[in-house]
Amino acid sequence: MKRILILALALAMGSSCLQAKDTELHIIPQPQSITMGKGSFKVKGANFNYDGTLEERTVKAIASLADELYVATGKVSSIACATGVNARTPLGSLKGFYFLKDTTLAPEEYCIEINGKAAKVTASGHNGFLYALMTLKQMMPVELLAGKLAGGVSWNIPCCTIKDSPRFAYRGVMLDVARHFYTVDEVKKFLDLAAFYKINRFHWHLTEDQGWRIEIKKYPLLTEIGAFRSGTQTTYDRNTNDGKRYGGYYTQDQIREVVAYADALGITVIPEIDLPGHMLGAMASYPWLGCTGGPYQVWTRWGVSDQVLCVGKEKTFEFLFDVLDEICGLFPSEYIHIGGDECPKTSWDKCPACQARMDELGLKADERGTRGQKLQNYVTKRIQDHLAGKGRKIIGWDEVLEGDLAEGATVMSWRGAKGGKKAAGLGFDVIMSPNSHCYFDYKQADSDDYVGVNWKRHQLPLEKVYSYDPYEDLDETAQKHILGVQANLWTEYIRNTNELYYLTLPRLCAISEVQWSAASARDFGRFCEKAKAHQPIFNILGYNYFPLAEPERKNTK
Ligand code: TNX
Repeated sequence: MKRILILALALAMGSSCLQAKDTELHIIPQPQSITMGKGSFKVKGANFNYDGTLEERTVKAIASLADELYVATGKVSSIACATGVNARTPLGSLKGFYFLKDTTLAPEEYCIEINGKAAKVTASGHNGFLYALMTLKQMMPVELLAGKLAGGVSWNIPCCTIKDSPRFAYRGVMLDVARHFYTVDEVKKFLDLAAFYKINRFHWHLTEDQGWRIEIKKYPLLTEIGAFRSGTQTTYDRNTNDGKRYGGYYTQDQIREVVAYADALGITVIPEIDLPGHMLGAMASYPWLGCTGGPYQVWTRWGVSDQVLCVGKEKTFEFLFDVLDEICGLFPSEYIHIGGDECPKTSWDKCPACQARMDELGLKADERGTRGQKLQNYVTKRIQDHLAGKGRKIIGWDEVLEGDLAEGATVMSWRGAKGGKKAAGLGFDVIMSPNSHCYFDYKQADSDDYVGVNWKRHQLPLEKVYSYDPYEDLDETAQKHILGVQANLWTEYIRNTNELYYLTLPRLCAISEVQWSAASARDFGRFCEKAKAHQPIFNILGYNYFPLAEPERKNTK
């Protein structure tokens, strides 16, 4: 009904034709190869044809573009199974949009061929088709993306051939929903943006000193108590506190909803349960998890707490296994992130149970590490073994490498790239996420607003993100262990989505080229032109951003 009204309205206003210039393609991340043809394809209807063998979720994604074109052009859409054609059918004999399966292409590879009459897309699977759709959408008028073209509109897209596939298999972005909480709808909108730039992993940082954000059926207090704090630090001064109760969490149904939503976008969700440090949310809920027995409070300030899980007690492991079992039931991902960062060993040094555990294990300080670090290795290994029993692998922040890390773990390098280099040299798989280039909670430029981390030495301008070379200083053998690159959004100083996107954009565009595009295909000057052309997309879709060419900063206060 709504559609008919839009259509009637648009027809009454008369039809219009938008013109796209042939040479202006602003595709981010830069595709592997683009060959421009002559002329253009006039999009004036939605005649869509797809391979009968495509997955249902792929057909849905294709159908949604068909829908958008239908609304825009006002032409009756036909979306149907293609008969009598296949990936080998020459472009010249087609008319309309075709989505055909080509099993010879790599899992995320796709190809788009466009002439004056047809657009033919080939890929071997869901993600390939999705990426082709993202590329196609970036070739369409911006208004289309927001459903703001209605009835009787037509436009041209340039004839060309695009052959494309990613540089890295792991292309991630992390969101910390613990320091500040983001609702299911906000997380979905964040995922939409990630998918638009062909990012395929969402690392969901779900637990922290400042809040536990996921319902665990066996331990209801985690969300009754652990999901709420009594106040929040209000300035860069850690002793400030607004005194206002703050919190929130996701029910298991909501988690499943987000996982399914991400799956449709070709994104695997990797949950993080950060342990054995950053656990005050859990310890406030169940004080026996700590060395002193508490009481503990969900933290109201930022920083690193020296109160960590007591790993001398068996009960702590039972708790962790129970939690991770529920996590495995909710997240089908191959990897579970178990954190491991910033775990001071001071409480273990004073704890009789932890000391007894170290003695029983015969842990000795040596050049490889302290007794405390080795106790953390023991924790990592037990968790790793438990998860291996469920067919899962672990990812840990680079601290897990201190001491002796067991084979099979994947290291996420955050304290610069050195942890990643060391890990790759030792034969561990690595995800590069160095704070020097991938920490989007750092300010993009010098500013005095209260958004992002304030340390001058930690500014991260767009160009620096773009310049990142994950292979720097690595020999060929070590390079093979780099699974990919991830950007991180820690949210101590990001209080809402307005601030979130102000820090995310356009740096997410830059990191997407680091993740996706061949090093040789990257060019910062051209990238900036493209990123400028994407600003209207952010505007129309309602994503805040750090403006590129304007000398004045946007005030996000
Ligand atoms: C370090 S990166 C942390 C986070 C903070 C972040 C702030 C990492 C594994 N730990 O807990 O939020 O710095 O930039």
